[in-house]
Amino acid sequence: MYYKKQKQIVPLLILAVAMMIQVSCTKQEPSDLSAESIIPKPVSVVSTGDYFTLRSNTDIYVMGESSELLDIGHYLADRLRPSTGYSLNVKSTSGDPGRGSILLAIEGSSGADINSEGYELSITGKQLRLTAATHAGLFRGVQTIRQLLPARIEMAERQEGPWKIASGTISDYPEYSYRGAMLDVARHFFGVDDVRRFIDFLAYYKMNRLHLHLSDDQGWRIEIKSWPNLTLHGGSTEVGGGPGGFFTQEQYRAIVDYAEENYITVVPEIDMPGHTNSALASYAELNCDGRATELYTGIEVGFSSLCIDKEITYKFIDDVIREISEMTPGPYFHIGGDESHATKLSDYIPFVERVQEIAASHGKQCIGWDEIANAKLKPNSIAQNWANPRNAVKAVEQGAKILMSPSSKAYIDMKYDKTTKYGLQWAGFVEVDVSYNWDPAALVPGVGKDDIVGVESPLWTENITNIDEIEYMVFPRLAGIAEIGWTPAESRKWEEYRTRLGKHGERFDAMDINYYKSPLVDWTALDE
Ligand code: IFG
Repeated sequence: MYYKKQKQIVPLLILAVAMMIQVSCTKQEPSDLSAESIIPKPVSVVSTGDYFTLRSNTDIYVMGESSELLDIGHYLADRLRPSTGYSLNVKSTSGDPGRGSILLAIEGSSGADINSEGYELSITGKQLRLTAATHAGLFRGVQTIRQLLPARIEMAERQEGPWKIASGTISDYPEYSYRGAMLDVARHFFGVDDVRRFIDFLAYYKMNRLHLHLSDDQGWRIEIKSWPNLTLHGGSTEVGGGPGGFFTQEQYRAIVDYAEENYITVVPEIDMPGHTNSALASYAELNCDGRATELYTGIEVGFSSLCIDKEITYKFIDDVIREISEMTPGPYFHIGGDESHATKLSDYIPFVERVQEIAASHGKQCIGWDEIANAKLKPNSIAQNWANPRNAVKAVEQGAKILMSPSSKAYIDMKYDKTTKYGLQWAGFVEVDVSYNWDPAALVPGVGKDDIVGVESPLWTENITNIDEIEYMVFPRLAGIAEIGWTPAESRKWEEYRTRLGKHGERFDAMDINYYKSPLVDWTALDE
């Protein structure tokens, strides 16, 4: 009997212990760092079951006096202040600032490659400590801190706390060095504020490259002082006949500076020899027949070409590349090279070879769409795979590197499905799973991981006309492309990712992002 009775007691004891654990757990939530929904997924996360609490007296300390380090401290404070209402003073320190502080410090091998973007985040009940060998690494780690706080941290107005972060250690670093997106400001023009918001999106997902498609048949978008008509005339319209527009050199510098503050490198593209009607309409002498073309507001491609045989063409290119390169600190100049159907291949090849030399004379490394692989590539040129895998193989055979932007996976101007109001569909529908479920190193036979610098998702804007439409096409697919660039393929599984992505719905809400609520994802909303 006793035994039986004892048997009855045992379940009660288990129930009582379980309830105590449950109570202590709910009191201690969040307590599982490894259950957080960080995107891109970090390399290693170890949870210690406690939590750090951001309080009104929390200050952000940086180790040492470096102004760059203080700037990163201010960046973090600026993003946490509006929703918490805390003062979050940013201070230099020479020692451990003690309990309740956030500490940013440059640590680790000083010989770290300047491109290294790794970081370590150590969270205890007493302190949140972020360290990295480079400032870029610290900046990437700051994005993880943002994602570890409740989604309402991203709200612009004051929110109720508590502001708790699960404790543990995160060690993290990217798989690829080039992780970016392209914004086509030529088909439709987008001003500096829209580009800054686009940069904010890239920064939040640890991307580090912004490719700006600055010229095309429909518009020239960057002021060139030695050829002023390019923008005065060539920048005066856009697809559909709208007013178009352009960046003055001062505005372009503002974009470059803002990107740099986000540890993002701007990649300027002047597409040539095709996609050049806006230049051909602006200067008669650039045309083989000496007659300027009409401005173009349609969406056909492949009908324009600079005049390969005229020397003035190369003076024009030299002036353009010189002026843009002087304003662009990054190492790259994108020379376009796609869809040059109006240029004979026998002309295209020497043209590309000569333009590479012009870019090199201005200290720039060339990127071009994959057709450039038909020419002799300079050793440090990069071919951007978008349509023809045979070109990627040709580039690799020449020893060039590949930037992966497969149109059927990474083109975020592609409709999600037949109901999508914006975008195109020539490369097929690209739902959220299609844009996530691919491995850059396994896509093109003959193009392996070591041949690939990274990934980039282009947003072409033939029928994208404002920031809301940009956001709808970019989100949620950008998050997945960022993860493909950051997280090893063997750690990526759609079924696991889609759950994490669903938790970012409330973050998109908090950032007031007009995102596509794909039916493939269970989205959490902010008010839940
Ligand atoms: N291909 C063209 C783009 C744009 C795109 C729209 C490349 C490299 C189709 N070239 O993609 O100019 O029209 O999806």
